[in-house]
Amino acid sequence: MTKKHPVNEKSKQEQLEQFKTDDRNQALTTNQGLKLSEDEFSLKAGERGPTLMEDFHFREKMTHFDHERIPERIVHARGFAAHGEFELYDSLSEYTKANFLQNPSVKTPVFVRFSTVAGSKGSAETVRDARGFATKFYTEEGNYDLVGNNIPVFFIQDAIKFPDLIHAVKPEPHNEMPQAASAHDTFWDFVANNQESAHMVMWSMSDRAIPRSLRMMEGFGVHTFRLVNAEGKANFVKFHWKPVLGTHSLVWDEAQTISGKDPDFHRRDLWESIENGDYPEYELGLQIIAEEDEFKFDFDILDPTKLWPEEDIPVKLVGKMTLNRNVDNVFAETEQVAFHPGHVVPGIDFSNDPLLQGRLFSYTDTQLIRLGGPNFHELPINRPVCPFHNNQRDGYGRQTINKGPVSYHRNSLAANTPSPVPESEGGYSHYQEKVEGRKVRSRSESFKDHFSQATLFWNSMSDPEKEHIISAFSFELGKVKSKSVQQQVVDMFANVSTVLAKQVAQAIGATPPSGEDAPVTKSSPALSQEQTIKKPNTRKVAVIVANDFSGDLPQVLNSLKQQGIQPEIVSTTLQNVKGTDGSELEVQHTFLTSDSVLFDAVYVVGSSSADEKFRKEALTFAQEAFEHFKPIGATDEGVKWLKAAGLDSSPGVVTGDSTRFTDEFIEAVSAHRHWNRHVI
Ligand code: HDE
Repeated sequence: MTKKHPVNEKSKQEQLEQFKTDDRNQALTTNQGLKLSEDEFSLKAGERGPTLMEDFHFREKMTHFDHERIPERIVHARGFAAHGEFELYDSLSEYTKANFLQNPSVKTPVFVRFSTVAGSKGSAETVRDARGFATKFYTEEGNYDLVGNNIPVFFIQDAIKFPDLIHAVKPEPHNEMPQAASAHDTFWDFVANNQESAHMVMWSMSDRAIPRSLRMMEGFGVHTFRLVNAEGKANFVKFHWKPVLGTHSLVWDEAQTISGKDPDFHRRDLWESIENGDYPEYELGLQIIAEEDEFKFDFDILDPTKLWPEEDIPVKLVGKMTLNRNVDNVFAETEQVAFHPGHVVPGIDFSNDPLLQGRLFSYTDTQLIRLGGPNFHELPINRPVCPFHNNQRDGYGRQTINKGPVSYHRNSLAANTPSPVPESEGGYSHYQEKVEGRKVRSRSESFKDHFSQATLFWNSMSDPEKEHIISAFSFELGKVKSKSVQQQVVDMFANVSTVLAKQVAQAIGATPPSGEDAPVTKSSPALSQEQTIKKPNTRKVAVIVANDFSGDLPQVLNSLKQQGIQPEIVSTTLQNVKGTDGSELEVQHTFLTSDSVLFDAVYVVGSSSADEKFRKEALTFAQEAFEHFKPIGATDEGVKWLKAAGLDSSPGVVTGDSTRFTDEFIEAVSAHRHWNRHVI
């Protein structure tokens, strides 16, 4: 008898509810339910005597505490997550039979964990690094995990090199420095001696590696996967997430300052946006290549160091993901979630990308040590929303109470159940790709071009983006002690651009390459952030205000809010500030608790009664924002202050009366940064 899996009616949220507990207003008990009369003093032989072995309450409490930590992820340890839902625009039945990609009226619950790669669990969030972008879709056919990054290519072509790459980028083992940074000898030694890394290194040295917000970065599945439809027809696919707010970055100096001022910058931004109802949104995009076109390109589509230029293979937007609920408990959800590229559903299949093939082993293996055994799928956050049944049994932390004597297949005592489901009834069946070949340890010839797409990336950058890349290389290599490694890297990147290599060589005292770059034959505008979506929504503006501000201010602030901008008042103390017309504004930050780097823009209002100290503090904010190319606004006394400091009449600096000011300032904020400003 064949049984179809019944779909569980419970939503993921309802499913999680049954595991939640609210300890408020409850009696304090041991884990065995024994009510406790005291919780501050251990059991002693006499008030000043030794603690007794008999104190089961002390031992239970302390033992649990001693075991509170689990090993952090070997990579992507620093992460933050949120719940949400995915909605499809139109049925994708032409390409895939995946149930959650058929019906636009179905909302699929998702859980997304963002992360940095190299740093430890407590490291700062605005470091230069790739960002993980892992999505778990709780579909009615089981969990589907799209475990991607915010960079579309990877450093290496074969999974067997992953331990080497990670050993090289992690803190050096003899002194465990530097934390969460690639600016050190072993990373760059790896790069120079593994030249397949060239393309991803270009991305890592670009603004992509210092995103302004997790809400403002793209996501990529990186590998080539397969979509398979109900007729069994397959197409190759690459997955993209496109942020609705556009792709925006910090500048390096700012990113480093934020690391100290607010190491939680990205999680705070995500958390607050969701709490405020400004739900982060990303559109799902697909690039599709027909199986018969596999060899039509000047790169191998199985090579994970190559992207598919969007101008050649357009990204079709097929649905939208909205993150609308923060977690209740970071450990239970964010820390215990277990992603795996091998968690697929019927209609989604793999390619032979050797990096992907290796990942299909690694993720379950790592959960066994990290989550302490083979039952991590039973943790509330990892449970599918559909039922699951098989003959697996026992193991650490088993929660399921399987009934009956039968735990084997094939059997007659339980009518041969649980039983496999035929493909026609939803059973997963692997795509029957024809495979032939000799057993070899080697790299395909078609994987050997390491520089064409690295050059394509460079050629597609705007001038400010190129400057940032040159500075990033100069910073990173400037921290490398080995002259030999520095020189090897300069020589390697001369294969990408001699302009780049010469400037970096100049900055770090290496020998510059000779020769000139070949004329540019191809660029891909989609790779530059210059053309991205520019909106004022959710941009944070520091509004610097003192007592006796002019009466127009509340109206200006309302106009900004109507455009989705978030003005926050900064002043000397947290006392309300009062306007000349008697109006009052609540102060959110002081000069002591905040800094311009924590905002997208600065608006200096001041007032005529503000003292010299206030004026100086306001100008420090404005000056720093100016150097980070941020929009600056000024009205009232603020205009005089900016003029006196020479900060006016530069691109992105808006000063004036309130009617004209509001529109111009909103426009300046939407632009994100003003690169054509002369900063010394
Ligand atoms: Fe991962 N990766 N990875 N990776 N990866 C892990 O799994 C691994 C790679 C990615 O928020 C680990 O559960 C190998 C590419 C993300 O929980 C581990 C290789 C991409 C996350 C692992 C890669 C990723 C991980 C560590 C080379 C982008 C965080 C903890 C073959 C497409 C998921 C864990 C989360 C995590 C192995 C390369 C993305 C050790 C062997 C390429 C987003 O299993």
